[in-house]
Amino acid sequence: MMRGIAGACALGLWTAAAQAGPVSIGFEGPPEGAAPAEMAEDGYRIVTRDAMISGPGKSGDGTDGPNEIEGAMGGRGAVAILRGVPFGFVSLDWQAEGGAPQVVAEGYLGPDLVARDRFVARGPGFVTFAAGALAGRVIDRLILYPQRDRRGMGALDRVILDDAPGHAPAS
Ligand SMILES: [Ca+2]
Repeated sequence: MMRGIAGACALGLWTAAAQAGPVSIGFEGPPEGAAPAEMAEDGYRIVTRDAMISGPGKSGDGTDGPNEIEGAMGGRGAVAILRGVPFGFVSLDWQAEGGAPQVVAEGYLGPDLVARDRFVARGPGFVTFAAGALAGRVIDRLILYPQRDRRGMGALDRVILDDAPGHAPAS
């Protein structure tokens, strides 16, 4: 019985990991406050460092559900999104809550940096920034560095990812 349950769980995880097609990462689920060190959404792993979930009780006005993710104030916030099957970065939504903050997006394939994009928000209200240097590139890890310090405070939501050509997960 235990073996059967474990097998079903493993199958469930595999099904999640094999989800195909474009997805929108919305950072919904965890409560407001310090972001979990690791979470999962739409078949992707999300690993965070010095990141905060902000809900509608605070500044949360996200574009994929009300929650958004931010760097911890004055920290070196990072949000890594990973999948075993390579994928592509399409766009992200980023807004300024103070100053003109930047979010840096680095795409890696294995140990190699494939390309880096940098987006600057200049006012309140989320703006969708489409991938630039990373457009059409094949990656298996996207690392986002959302600025939040006294020079600029930003919030991030609705990270759109898609399967990389020739790398669609088996269904
Ligand atoms: Ca959200």
